[in-house]
Amino acid sequence: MPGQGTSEYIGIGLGSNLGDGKSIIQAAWQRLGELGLNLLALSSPYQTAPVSMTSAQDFINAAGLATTRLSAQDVLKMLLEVETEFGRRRTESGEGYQDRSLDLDILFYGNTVIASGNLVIPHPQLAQRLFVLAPLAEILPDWHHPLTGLGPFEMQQRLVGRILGGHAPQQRINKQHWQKEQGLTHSSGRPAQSDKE
Ligand code: PH2
Ligand code: MG
Ligand code: MG
Repeated sequence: MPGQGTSEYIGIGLGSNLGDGKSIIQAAWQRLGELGLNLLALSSPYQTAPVSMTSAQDFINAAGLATTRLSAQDVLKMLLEVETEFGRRRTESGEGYQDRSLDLDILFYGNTVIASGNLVIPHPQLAQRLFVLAPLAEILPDWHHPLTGLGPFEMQQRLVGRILGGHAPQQRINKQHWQKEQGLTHSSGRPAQSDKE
């Protein structure tokens, strides 16, 4: 029953590579708040090359932090509903990962470890993905993986080491901004000088 559990910190991975990813992710995050998650932080958006899939479409990825009294299974249900609301259609036929308007993944649920059929927490691929570790490091640098004890920066460092050593595939990632900067009147990017002074 909702509202019965203790409040837990949850990490959510957000991704989109179909449509206007930034708008979709911002709207989806707001929607999760409307549906009852207590939203604490949303990272910057990151433009990332598709990992473990072949696609011409780059992703926008971000990570969010919230608290909730819902169970992990109920959070999962909510995430799947919001994915559908934002146009995600899961096809039966496809093998491997498909392009998607919205992907919402539970990255962690407090310090809970879950390995049931439809739900594995913490997210099993978390340590292999810069597009998860970089935004997570931004919003929750002190988080520690309940099984390995590693934080997001340490996991990131190790993953980059594996990539540079040729033991993991390249992962292009570029930090972006939610909105274009306002109020810049010079092409240099500096604000206009005042006449006075
Ligand atoms: N999600 C996947 C598979 N590959 N690549 C990027 N860059 N971003 C994603 O969110 C992503 C992916 C499966 O969920
Ligand atoms: Mg995913
Ligand atoms: Mg998913």
